[in-house]
Amino acid sequence: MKKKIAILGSTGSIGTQALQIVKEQSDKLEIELLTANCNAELLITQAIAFKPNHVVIVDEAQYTKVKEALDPHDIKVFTGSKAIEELMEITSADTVLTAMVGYSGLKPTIKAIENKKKIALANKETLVVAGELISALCIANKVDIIPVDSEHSAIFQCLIGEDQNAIDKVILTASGGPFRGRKRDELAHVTKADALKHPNWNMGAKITIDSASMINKGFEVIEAKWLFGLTQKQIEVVVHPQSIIHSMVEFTDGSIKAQMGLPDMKLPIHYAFFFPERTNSSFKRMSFKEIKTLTFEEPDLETFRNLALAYHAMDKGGNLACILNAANEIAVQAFLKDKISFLKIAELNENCMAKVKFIASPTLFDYVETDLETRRIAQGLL
Ligand code: MN3
Repeated sequence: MKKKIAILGSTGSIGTQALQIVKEQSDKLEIELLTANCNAELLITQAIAFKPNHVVIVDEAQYTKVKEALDPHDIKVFTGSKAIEELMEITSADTVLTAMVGYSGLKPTIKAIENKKKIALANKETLVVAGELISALCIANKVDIIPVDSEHSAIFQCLIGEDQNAIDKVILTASGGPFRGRKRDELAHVTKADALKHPNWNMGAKITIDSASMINKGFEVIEAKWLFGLTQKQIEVVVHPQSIIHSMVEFTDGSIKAQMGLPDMKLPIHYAFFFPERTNSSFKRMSFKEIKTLTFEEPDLETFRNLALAYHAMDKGGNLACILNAANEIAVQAFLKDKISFLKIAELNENCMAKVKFIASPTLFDYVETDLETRRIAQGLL
C-alpha cells in the first residue's frame, strides 16, 4: 500500500522538494492532491508528472488555463482558497503536507485535522497564529502533527523513545542568517538582495527574509511551545552558524541529545512522510572530515528586535502572535517591493502589536478578525 500524499503549496520551495522525494520513492508514495497559489505553469507540469486526482489553483484568473491543460489527463481542477478546505473532506490522501506561505495555511490545516489527516507541518504560521486552537483540535481528533521545520523535526526525533521522561529544555539552533554579527546601524541600508542571500538554507523568499530579521526563529520558539507543550523558560535559542545540529533536547539528568545532518530540507520532509519508519534516501551524506568545527553564539536580541517581539508575544499569549504574524507578512511584502527599509520590518511589527486590540482567549473568528484588522493597520502605517 502506497502512502497517499496531498501537498498544499506544491510549487513553492518545500513543495518542489517534497515532489523530488515522491519521485524518488514512487514505489512507496503517491500524490492525491496538489494545490498552488498562482504558479499555473509549474502546477500543470507537476500534475501531468504525478497524476493527482485533484488540483487547486487558488488564483481564479488562472483557472481556465489549468483546467484546459489537465482535462485530457482526467485530473479534476478547482479554484479559490475555499476549494482547498472543501477538498480536505473528499480527498483520499492520508498525509497532508502544509507548505503554503503564511496565514493562508490556517483554515486548510484546521479542515485537514477535522478530517483526521496526518499533518506534515511545514507552515509554522498556523501554530504561531492559533497554536492553542490547533493543539486542542489535534487532541480532540486524535491527529498527529509531524513537524517538517528542521529544528522541530530534530526535537521530535530526539524525543522518540523518551515518552516517560521529563525534559529540562529544548535548544533551538539558528544559523543567524546573512546578517549575523552585524549591529543595528550596519543594517540601516541593507537591500533585499542582501537579505535574500541565506548562507546555508535554500528556501522561499518570505522565510529567507524572516531568517534575516530573525523573526523566523521567534516564530519557531512559539511553534516549539505548541508542538511540544513547553513553557517559555524551556526554550533556548543558540546561534550555530554551520546549521549542522538542527536542534537539541536536554533531559532532567543533564544529558543532551542532538539531531544532525546537512542543511537540506529534504531530510525533514522525508522523515515526516515515512515516520515512524526510516527509509533509504539518496541524499548527500555529511562528512565529519569536511566539517571540522561547530560553533555557538548567543543571539543578539537588541539588533534582531523581532526575536524579542516573538518572545513577548508568546509570553502574553492570546491573539498577540497572530498580530505579529499579520504585521510581519505585510512588512515583508513591502520590504520585498522596496517600499520600506529592513529595520522598518520590526518597527512596523512592534507598532501593530501596540495598536491592535488584545484578546486574551480568542476564538477562530477572533483570529480571522485580528488578522484582517492588523493588515489594515499595517498598510496604513507603511
Ligand atoms: Mn526552521
